[in-house]
Amino acid sequence: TVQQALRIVDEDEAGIDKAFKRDVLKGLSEPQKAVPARWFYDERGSQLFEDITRLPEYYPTRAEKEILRAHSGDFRAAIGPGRAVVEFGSGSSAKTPLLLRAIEPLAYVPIDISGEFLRASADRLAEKLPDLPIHPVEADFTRRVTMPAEIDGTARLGFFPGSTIGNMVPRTAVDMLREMRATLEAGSPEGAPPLLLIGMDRIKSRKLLIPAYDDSQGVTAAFNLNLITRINRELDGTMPVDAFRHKAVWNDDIARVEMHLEAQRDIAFTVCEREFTMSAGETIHTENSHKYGRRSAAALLLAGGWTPLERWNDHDSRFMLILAEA
Ligand code: AVI
Repeated sequence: TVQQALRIVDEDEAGIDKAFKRDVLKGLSEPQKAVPARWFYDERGSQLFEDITRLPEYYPTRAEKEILRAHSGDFRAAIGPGRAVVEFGSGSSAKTPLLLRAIEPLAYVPIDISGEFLRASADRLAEKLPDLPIHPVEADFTRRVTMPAEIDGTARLGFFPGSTIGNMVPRTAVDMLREMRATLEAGSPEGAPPLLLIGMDRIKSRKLLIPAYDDSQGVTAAFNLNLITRINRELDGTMPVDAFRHKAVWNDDIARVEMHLEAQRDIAFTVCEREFTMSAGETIHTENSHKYGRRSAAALLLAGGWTPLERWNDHDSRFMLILAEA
C-alpha cells in the first residue's frame, strides 16, 4: 500500500525551483563554474542514471547488488526484523527489495527529490511487496526531513546505497550524515538507536574508473549534457547544448572522479536573464564521485556521528556496504 507522497519543494510564483535557480546562478558566476550534481536528477536525468547502472563499464550497481544478495543472512542477523527502512535518495528503489526481503521491515519510507519518479517507483515496489506499508516523501534528503507520523515509535534503519555519499565533498557529506542521524532519531524509540546501511565505492585503478564515468555508448555524456537542457527549460536559459563536451577526470590527490562540461568554442548565453560567457576549453564542474578506503570511510562516518559496526565487500573489493550505529 502506497500512501500519498508528502511534497516539500520550494517554488516561486512562476513555478521555478528556487534552490535550483540559486545554485545555477551562483555556480555559473564562480571562477571555476560549477553546478551541484543533485540537479542532474529531473525525470530524464533519473532515467539516464538508471541506464548508466546497466552499462557494462559501470560496475558499482552490480557490485552492490552482489553484496546485498550474498550477505542477506548477515543483514538479517545484524539488523533484525521490525524496523522502518528509510531510504535516502531512493531513485528507482531497484536494490531495495533485496534488502527488504532479507530483513522484513514494518514500513518503508523512500525519500527522493524527483517526485514523479518516486511515486512510480513506490507503485512498482508495492506490486512486489504488497503487504509492506510504503510512505514516500518528496524532499531534499541532504536536509532534515520530517518522518511520516505512521512510523513514530518504530526503530529505524537508514539505507543509503549506491555510493551517493561519494557525490558530496567530505564537508557536505559530514553535515548530511548528521542531518540523517537527526532525521532518524526524531520519533525513534528509547534504547533503539538508528542504524545506517551505507554504500561506498572503493578506490581502484583509473583504468576501471574512467570508463565507468565515460562509457563507450555515451550514456554518461548524455546524462551530463541533460543538465544544460534542464537549465534551458526550467531557468529560461539559452545555453548552446552542442557547444559542450562531456569530460571525466580522476583527481588522484582527493581520490575522486570529476565530471565536467567543457565549452568547445567561445560562447555567450543567458540564464534567468543573467548573462554569462565561457571561453573555449573552460568547464562547468558538474560532479564529484569520491572513492573511499576502509579507513577513510570510517573517518567520514565517525565525523558524521555514526560508528561503523560491520563492513561487506563484493568479490573483487570494488564496492563496500557499511553498517553503522548512531
Ligand atoms: C549516483 N552516483 C553515486 C553516481 C556516481 O557513480 O557517482 C552518479 C553517476 N555519475 C556518473 N555516472 C554515475
